[in-house]
Amino acid sequence: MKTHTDTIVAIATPPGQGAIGIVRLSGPAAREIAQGLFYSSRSGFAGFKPYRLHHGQLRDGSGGFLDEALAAFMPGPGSFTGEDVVELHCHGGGAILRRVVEECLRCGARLAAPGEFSKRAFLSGRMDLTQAEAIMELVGAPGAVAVGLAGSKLEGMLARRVGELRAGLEALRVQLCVAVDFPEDEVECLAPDALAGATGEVRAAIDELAANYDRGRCWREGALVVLAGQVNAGKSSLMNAILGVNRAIVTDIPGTTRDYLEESVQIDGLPVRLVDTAGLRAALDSVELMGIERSRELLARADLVLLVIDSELGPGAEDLDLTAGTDKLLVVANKTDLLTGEPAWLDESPWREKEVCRLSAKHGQGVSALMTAIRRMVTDTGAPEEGALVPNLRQHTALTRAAAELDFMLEELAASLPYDILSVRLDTACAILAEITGEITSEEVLNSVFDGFCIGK
Ligand SMILES: Nc1nc2c(ncn2[C@@H]2O[C@H](COP(=O)(O)OP(=O)(O)OP(=O)(O)O)[C@@H](O)[C@H]2O)c(=O)[nH]1
Ligand SMILES: [Mg+2]
Repeated sequence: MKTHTDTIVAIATPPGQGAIGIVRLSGPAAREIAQGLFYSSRSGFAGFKPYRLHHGQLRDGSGGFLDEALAAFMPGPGSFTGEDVVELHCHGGGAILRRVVEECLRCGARLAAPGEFSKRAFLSGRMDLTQAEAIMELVGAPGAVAVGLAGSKLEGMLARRVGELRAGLEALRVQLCVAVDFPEDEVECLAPDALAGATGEVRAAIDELAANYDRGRCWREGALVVLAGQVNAGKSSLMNAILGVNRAIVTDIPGTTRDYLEESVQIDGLPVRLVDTAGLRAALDSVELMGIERSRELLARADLVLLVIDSELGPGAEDLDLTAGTDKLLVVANKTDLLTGEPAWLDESPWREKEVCRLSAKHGQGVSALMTAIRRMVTDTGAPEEGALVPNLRQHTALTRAAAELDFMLEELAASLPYDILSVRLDTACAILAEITGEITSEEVLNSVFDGFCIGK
């Protein structure tokens, strides 16, 4: 546990206007600094009582009025950071909050670096690294499922699971050391087969946890759903119909959309990054060519491609090319209002066996069925179950490195290398797992985690 000698201050609420805005102080002088600014209207006010809201006025060094405020004092170690913390609940305006921070600085506080409150919470043992990261994930969660995933990490469930995996490896390591240290003794020692089996089990469990990273991505970052197809097929019209606003320009001139356009939308709780792209055709000029290249890049990264086809005209060569390039495809037969029956080309198309959404982007028929299909197709490809533990990128990278170390160990075991060499591999794998929770970690790792936070967190 680390004790800091300086006191940090920052605005803890987001920029902009609000009913309240909070300035937070943490460190040994937090109470004293706040007392220097705070004047209570209550008679007999003798400094902050812990965990109580105090009503009063904030005044600057020359006694000038700053704001009417509520103040709360939370003494360490039972506070968020583990240190003495004071929160000043002011009126939520940028200028007033900055003035209050300036006065705190004048009284001896230092401006907090990004994530510094959370970093102090971690360093004082109030939470492990996965819980600190979960705060950011919770704050940034785009939808209810992401909130649930971050919440289980904040509760410490990921740290517990990683701890179990590490304990499994440590138990093996102990048995290997016994074999190395007392080779002559008749102490019970793992046979190579049993060692391989037990290591393989932990290895599989690490894999299972790591696999949730990819599965959880669409909940965390939003699924990338790209509208593609020939010019004039109605991509921009469909974008507007899904968003419910006229965001993209729609005209009957082929090649209207030249650059891509991205908007966020929630489809039944699933956060979606919906992208309209330039229609695919032989480009008429270099600007259009650049637009089409961007379309192709997006298609390669998409979680789902909506291939929009004008039902009257049927698919073109570009549509067929595109189909060959991706398996994450949902075909949309648009402009069905112009037809009386089924589009004739469907029977001849490569998608006759596949799901095809028939709709009219212009009139809105079939659009909600398409949205249901998008939700289903994105989440069918293995979204994590409710309550699953989903590592973030840093945690995922560590899991992959630990798994690789176990793979090396299994190879060395198969090559009959001595147990002391194998135990070094187990040691390294354990140390990597300990990096996830921050039990073993470098200043560099800590900085890279907390630098990604915002100031005041
Ligand atoms: N009748 C009918 N017309 C539609 C429908 N959807 C789009 N259109 C018309 O088709 C034309 C092209 O629509 P856009 O949405 O601009 O097509 P786009 O695929 O974005 O075209 P580009 O940006 O040029 O690639 C416009 O005149 C739209 O009004 C539809 O469902 N029914
Ligand atoms: Mg368009």
